[in-house]
Amino acid sequence: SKRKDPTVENPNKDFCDFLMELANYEKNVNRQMHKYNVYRKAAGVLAKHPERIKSGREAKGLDGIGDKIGKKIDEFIHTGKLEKLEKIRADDTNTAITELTKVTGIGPAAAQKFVQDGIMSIEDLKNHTDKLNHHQQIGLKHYEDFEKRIPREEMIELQDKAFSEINSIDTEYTAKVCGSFRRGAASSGDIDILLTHPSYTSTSKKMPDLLRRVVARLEEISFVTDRLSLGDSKFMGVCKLEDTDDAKHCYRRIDIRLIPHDQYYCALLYFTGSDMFNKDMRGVALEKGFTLNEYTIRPVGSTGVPGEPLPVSCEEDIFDYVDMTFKKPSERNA
Ligand code: DCP
Ligand code: MG
Ligand code: MN
Repeated sequence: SKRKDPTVENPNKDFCDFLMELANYEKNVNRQMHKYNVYRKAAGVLAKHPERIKSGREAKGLDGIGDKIGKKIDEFIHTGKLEKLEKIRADDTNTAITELTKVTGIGPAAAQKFVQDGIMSIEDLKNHTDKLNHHQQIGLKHYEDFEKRIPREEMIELQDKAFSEINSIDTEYTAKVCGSFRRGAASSGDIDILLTHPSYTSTSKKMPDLLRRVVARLEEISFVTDRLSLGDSKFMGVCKLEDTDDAKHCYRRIDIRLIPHDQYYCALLYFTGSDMFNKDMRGVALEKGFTLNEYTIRPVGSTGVPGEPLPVSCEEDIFDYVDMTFKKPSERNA
């Protein structure tokens, strides 16, 4: 799917591309999430390697690259292609499923069902909108825009617009843009906003209005244009800057999550990502006897039962518990 920022030249880009194509095939067509993660991890490791890899054997010296991927790298070096990928690409069912899953709201299962009904492309979907749920219809409507990445400059404009509106409702809200933006990316796939309010904690009663008020206000000013889903604590939708004489803007995906005040830093860590960094850090946490998720970090006793959440008053605290050196958001891209 969409490539991340090529901030530095990647001498192994062609390897990364075929590994990501295999990764997405495993996820979308075979629903083999483990294989998806193995290929993605290998692509990530190669993307960070500063020199051109010259053989499968050399690649196998790197973390996360084993025999099978080493062999594929050799095949690619020697023949300029991969037999496995050529076969995958030659199968119309595979290419159709892969294309349909590019629409937000269409996962591997839905894509497979559409293909069984003979819907083989995004173009075909347009003749079957009755078969789409609301989320999928909006995804189809804005398909072209959602494929485009959001330049950092526009991310800042989106942030400023949203934050000034949020603070005009109630100055006690705190909002922060997380995701790839907080990691310093030159462009992002969507805008992820973490929202918190001192009156809402994990022990206070639910405050369904806190998020709904924000969404309603952002709709009033026509910043939010569509809802994909809205619960007490999670909003997924569409937003857009006002067009001006200088600029016509795209529709953009926006996620807003309302977080209990006392769980802010675990949520901040989680929503800053990257998702692979989170996976790795959760693994480290487990090795050190902690269970870490988007809400809390808890010790896991010998019985395997998690204890009470540990106190956390900054991101550094979480790194300290699991005995990792602190990584700035910009160092969390792997
Ligand atoms: N996240 C995660 N695991 C997932 C999905 C998300 O840990 N399966 C966390 C880490 C992500 C964050 O949520 O950084 C935001 O999710 P996004 O899908 O928006 O990913 P990014 O913001 O990192 O990238 P993009 O620029 O593509 O939006
Ligand atoms: Mg994002
Ligand atoms: Mn997101």
